[in-house]
Amino acid sequence: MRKLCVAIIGLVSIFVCNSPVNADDGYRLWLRYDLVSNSQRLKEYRQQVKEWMIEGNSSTMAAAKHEMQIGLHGLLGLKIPEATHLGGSGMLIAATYQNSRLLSGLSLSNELQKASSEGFVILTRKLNGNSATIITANTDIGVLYGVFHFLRLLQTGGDIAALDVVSYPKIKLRTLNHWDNLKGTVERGYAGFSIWDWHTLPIYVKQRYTDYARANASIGINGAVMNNVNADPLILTRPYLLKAEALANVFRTYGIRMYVSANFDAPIKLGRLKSADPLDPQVRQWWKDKAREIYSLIPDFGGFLVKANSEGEPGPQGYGRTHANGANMLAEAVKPYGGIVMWRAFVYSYDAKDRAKQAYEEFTPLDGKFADNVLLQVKNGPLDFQPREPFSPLFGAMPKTNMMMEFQITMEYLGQGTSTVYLAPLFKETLESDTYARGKGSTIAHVIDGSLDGHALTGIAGVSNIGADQDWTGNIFGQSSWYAFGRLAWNHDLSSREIADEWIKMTFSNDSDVIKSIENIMMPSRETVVNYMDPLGLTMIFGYDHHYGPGPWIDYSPHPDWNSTYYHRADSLGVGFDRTKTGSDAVNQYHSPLSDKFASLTECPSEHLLWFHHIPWDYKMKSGKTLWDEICCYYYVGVDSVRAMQRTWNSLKGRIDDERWRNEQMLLEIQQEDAVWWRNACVLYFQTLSRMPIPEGLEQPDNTLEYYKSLSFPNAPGRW
Ligand code: BDP
Repeated sequence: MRKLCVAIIGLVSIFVCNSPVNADDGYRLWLRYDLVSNSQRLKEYRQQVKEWMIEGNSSTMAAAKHEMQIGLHGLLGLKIPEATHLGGSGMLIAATYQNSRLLSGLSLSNELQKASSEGFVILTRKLNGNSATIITANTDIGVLYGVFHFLRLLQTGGDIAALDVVSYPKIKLRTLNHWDNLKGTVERGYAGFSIWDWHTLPIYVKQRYTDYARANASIGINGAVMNNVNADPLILTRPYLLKAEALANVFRTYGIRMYVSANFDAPIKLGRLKSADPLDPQVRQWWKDKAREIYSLIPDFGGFLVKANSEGEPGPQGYGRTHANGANMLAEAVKPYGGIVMWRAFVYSYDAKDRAKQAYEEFTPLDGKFADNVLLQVKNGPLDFQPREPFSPLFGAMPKTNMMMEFQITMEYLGQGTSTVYLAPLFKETLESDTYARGKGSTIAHVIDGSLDGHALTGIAGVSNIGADQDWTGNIFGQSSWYAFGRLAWNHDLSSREIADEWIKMTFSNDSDVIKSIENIMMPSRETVVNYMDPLGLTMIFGYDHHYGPGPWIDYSPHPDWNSTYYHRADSLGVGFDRTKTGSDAVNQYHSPLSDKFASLTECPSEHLLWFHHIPWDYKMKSGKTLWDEICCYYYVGVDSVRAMQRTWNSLKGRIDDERWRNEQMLLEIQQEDAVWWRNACVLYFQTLSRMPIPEGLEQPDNTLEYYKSLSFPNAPGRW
């Protein structure tokens, strides 16, 4: 009887561990390490990894050991023994090459030179005459990255029989920007409150901080800016620095450097100085003293991120100085400790004739004037994280400046937490854009990886979508964009599909039907939101402040460029912003031949048409349709695509765990309603100007424009 019970318990536990319908709250992210489902592969892996061993005692090596232990155990379903000395075949060894006894006989200088300080090498080699898998690097963090890579191979069903991998990051600073406020809210955060519990730090150090750092290390992210760019100076006070120190102590093991957003007027607000003028010696001294204090607590502190003279934030212009004066003052303060400054190029002056031109006009005259430890952090588009923008013309226009990219992973303008949008295609579209700055092939990827203009200090930032929700991002698919950001920051040559494929296998399943279905949802998802929100180059037609739903009618802000009507310029004749010579001439900020292409009505890519041109409603498009009919068509196609996503997801019932399946099903229902809302509100609004009918055969809006205008969202998440 006892035997029978044990057998039943055994069967039940196998079922519970392996069943795709097992509940899953998403907390484990892509690091699930469930048993390899392909039995052939499982057999091979068990042959190839019979014992493992990690040399080294640092906390990073201890993290690598822990990862290997839980990874192998989960994936191979056995407790793979940890060896103390070289055994027979099927040995897995991970070590920092320079500190390793076991690997010293191997000549790996070429590979290790390529790997440089953060990369790694994974090889199948003979050791003592037996075949072994070797993970090595020049540094402990390189080994940890290698361990994650190796486990990813197992998670995704890769062949590990004859490995020959050398991998290294193309970009040096790979950071997340947390727009988290010290009171626990997250500006434009849609996954609950901040994960940083400043109130209980530094004594209460939550496990979640380690889990956060580990997840980032698994995709190569090596920096975190802790607080909102609209920065509370309090972060620079002693009590908060002590809290930050406790977090930095957690991050260090995982190769993550801490940065903070600095308020430019901190010397006045905290130091009681009369001014924050960057050329004032007292002010400079205040920052130097502050830097000394910070580094005494956090010796590997990364530096500052600054939003200056933008949306009411203070900055050097308030003292008659330039952005370069401001950035260089901070750079001087952190320089002795190896720190850097990330100075944002997101600027506003409310009287700009064309806000899309402003950053370029303000910053290009400063090229060559920034200190060598300053990076200019530029949003991907010239405006503000819209579902689609042409790339910012600043990329390629400042060859003497370290330029870094700022993407927004949190989806402020793409349906926020309730929408399913895989952002890799948006990131890739920007990275692959050719600026033509030094002729053909001058892609943005090459601007920011430093290869175009020979910069060694390179960076990329993603505004984080992480919050205290159990699944971290509020929507399981939000995890895919966090994952994709890290993978592309490491290697911008990876394709969106490759990354999606990895993520699906690690997050859901290795079943080819499931992979295909989820890819069919993810890959077109960004284009889908563009279609039902702002097709053909329309932009910034969001509801005032909440940025959640449509508001193309918004025209009441005292700042002209906070109004939707400023951007779409629709009138009875047509729609679109003329940015050619007859208009704002923003086309001229791009290099030839792109400037000519954008300026030409016939050559301009359709996805940017209304960004650069004001076009009559009855203009004949390439498709033969009038512009009006084409706009309608996009809005309707967008809604249809969301419904197709729903059908595909519904077909997965029972193929993945019920908890995540149900959550996503409900979120897609919200997205479907939102898409209809966007479509109806926009089509009805633009129709008041075009005075043309919605093409025959299309579903007619079931609410009036007045109804859509009356909706308000005072408590929409993420506003403050
Ligand atoms: C805008 C956001 C605002 C941010 C700003 C920024 O609405 O909350 O503070 O970007 O990037 O899109 O500084």
